[in-house]
Amino acid sequence: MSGSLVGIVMGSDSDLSIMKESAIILEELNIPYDITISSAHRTPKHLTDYVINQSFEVIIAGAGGAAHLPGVIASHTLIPVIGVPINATDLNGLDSLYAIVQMPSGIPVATMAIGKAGAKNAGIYAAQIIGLNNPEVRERIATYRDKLSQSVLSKSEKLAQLGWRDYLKQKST
Ligand code: RP5
Repeated sequence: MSGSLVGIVMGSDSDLSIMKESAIILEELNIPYDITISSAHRTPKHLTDYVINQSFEVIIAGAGGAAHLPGVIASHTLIPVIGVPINATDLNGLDSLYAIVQMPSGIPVATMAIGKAGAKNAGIYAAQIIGLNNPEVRERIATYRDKLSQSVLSKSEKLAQLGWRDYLKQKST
């Protein structure tokens, strides 16, 4: 999509329930993105065309199993690629983590945690890269961090007020 600063690519629609976390946080930070399904193994030509014909500043790529997607994308572009390992097989995402993080020297991929936290952090990391040259984006990330701190501090206050037993009771209702 023209005007999108971030491309989110996933290997299969089965990755969408995880990769939506990248989209949600990019929307919260008001950063335009494109989201698509393309596979390093099943649609190699479609993937190459997508990567070559884009003008993103960052690409986020999530895949499970033999997760070559982020590395193959990185081989076709000079922009930063962020990889998200997805728990899609009996190896619980470790297969994907190793496949994404163990890139050969010369072609880096910034690898996030397995699963939803990794997908969300990929969105924030993409925003931080864009924020290097965009003070408004930096400001939005700072506001997001403030909200994050505030939510922990209010939980801490509530725990002090209620004690841990009542805190847990309230949390479970
Ligand atoms: C990977 O294989 C995809 O990224 C997905 O995580 C996994 C399984 O894909 P499906 O068989 O569910 O399409 O390429």
